[in-house]
This record gives sequence, structure tokens and C-alpha cells, in this order.
Amino acid sequence: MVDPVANPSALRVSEVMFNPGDPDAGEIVAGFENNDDFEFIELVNTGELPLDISGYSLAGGVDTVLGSYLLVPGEKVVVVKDEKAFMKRYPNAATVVGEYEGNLKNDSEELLLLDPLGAPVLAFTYDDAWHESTDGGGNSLTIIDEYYHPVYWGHEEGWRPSGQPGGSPGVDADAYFTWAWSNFPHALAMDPLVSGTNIDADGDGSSNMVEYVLGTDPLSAEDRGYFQSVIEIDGQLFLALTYQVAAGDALVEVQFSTDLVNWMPSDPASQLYISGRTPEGMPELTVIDSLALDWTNQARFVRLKIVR
Ligand SMILES: [Ca+2]
Ligand SMILES: [Ca+2]
Ligand SMILES: [Ca+2]
Ligand SMILES: [Ca+2]
Repeated sequence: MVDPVANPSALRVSEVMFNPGDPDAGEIVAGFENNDDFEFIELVNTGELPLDISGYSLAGGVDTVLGSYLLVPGEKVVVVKDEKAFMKRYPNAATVVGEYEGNLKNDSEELLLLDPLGAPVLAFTYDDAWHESTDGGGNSLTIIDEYYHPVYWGHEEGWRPSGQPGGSPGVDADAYFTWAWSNFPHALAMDPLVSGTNIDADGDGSSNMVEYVLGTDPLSAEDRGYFQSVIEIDGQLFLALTYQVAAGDALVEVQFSTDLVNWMPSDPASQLYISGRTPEGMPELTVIDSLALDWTNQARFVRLKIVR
């Protein structure tokens, strides 16, 4: 059988839309009546060098040999069932590098990614029973981490449904939803009334988005992920705020105020800060106020603003 470990190719399947959502009225009028016409398979280069995908092929229920395309590290492209149908549903969403014969069965099927010499890079069998919303509900099957060991491709634990119907052809899956998937029971992760960004599921005063950015548990009120303190520098006292840095796709701004009305954002270029690590090894940042606490400046307040 296949030993994907022996194959050093960095090409991976990162998303499979095997049973797309039904066509809407506009798609039917345009001649695309079959939901399977909107199938796609997303490929990603997980290596550190550009990769020419010429001669790679997909096999199993589908069949195609890819032409020349230089895939840069991290880049995602798609191979589709029907390019015209795909473009109708996902205009300008993704680079299409090929069309395949056959189709992706809507229950379970083996999918093979072969290198130009015919050696398997991936060989796995997906299953519609893994995640219900991928079975015609419009969500794609999305690999949780494309840098996983290839063995994960054949297991339910390696995959999750896309956060949104339609999936994310040609682009990275939503990092927030990946976090929600691993921090909520799966049924709750699929429920935006529990796992949505603005919901405070555990009632600790931090929305789920704040918990995501600070790396705290959205179902426990125990760890807030930030705290304020007073730091002495050269005999003067300064207000400081320390927070955990978990998410790379959000901007965290620390703001200081004397009256809770006017807030002054900290300026990373001039502000004093200390970077460190929590006892668990998570990066954390301490931002120090630029005005000292003294008799003329008694009240100082600090808050966190998170933008994503
Ligand atoms: Ca299908
Ligand atoms: Ca994607
Ligand atoms: Ca919360
Ligand atoms: Ca919490």
C-alpha cells in the first residue's frame, strides 16, 4: 500500500467540496442545475520552495493530470469539476489550475494525489459521516492543519467543516473558526449563537473574539488573559497592562485615559513595553503608560482594543 511518509513532496489537499450546496435560481438559469458541478479540490504548497505542479495528478473517483503552474509556498489553488460553474459561484475567488473527469462521490471515496512519477503523495478516503454539514449542507471538508503528518488525511480528526457555507476556495480557512472548532464541543462550534465572535459564552466579560485573540478558554471564566499592574521606573510609578498574544491575525491596541472619555492609544514605536512569556509558554506583552502616576495625574485608566 501507500506510504505517504516516504514521499517528500510538499503538495497537499487542503479542502474538498465533495457535495456542494444546491444551485440557486441564478445558477440554474445559467445552466448549472447539478450541485456536483460546483465541486472543488484545493491544493496547497506546504514547502519552503516554489513547486511546479506540472505532471501531478488526482485519481480515485476523479481523474486529471495538472499542467505547469508554479505554486509559491503557502499558495492555494483549486482543481474543479466544471470551471464555468465554479466561476459562476465563486467569481474571482481562486486560481483554477485544472478540471477533472468524474466526480467526488457524495458518500465516501478514495482520493489520490500522485507526483509526476505516479508515486502517491496523499491517499485517503473521506467520509460524509465525519461532519454532517459537509454532506450537501454547503460546507466543505477543510483540513484542520495542512502541515499535519499525512496520516491525518485519512481520519475524521484531521478534518473539520468549513466555518461558512461554500468553504474557502483558494484562500486560507478562517483561523477564528479553527480556534472555535478546537475550543468548543463541535456541535456548539457550529452554532453562531454560542461560538460567534461577539458572544460571551462563559459570561466572563470577554467576547469569544477577545478570548481567541488572548488565547483564553471561551468556556471558562477563570483565566482572563490580561491584568493591570503598577510598575516602578526610576522612582516613578506607571500603570501597565499585560496581555497574552495568541492570534496573529488581530491588532491589539492598549489605550490609556485620565477621564474614561479621551483614550490615548499606545504607540508601539515610542511606548515602553516588555515582552515575555506566560508560565504556559504563551507570548505576552506588557505595555507601560507614558505618564507617571502622581499627585497632578492621579487617575489613570487602561483598556484593550482589539481589531480584526
Ligand atoms: Ca459530489
Ligand atoms: Ca481554503
Ligand atoms: Ca467569555
Ligand atoms: Ca473565558
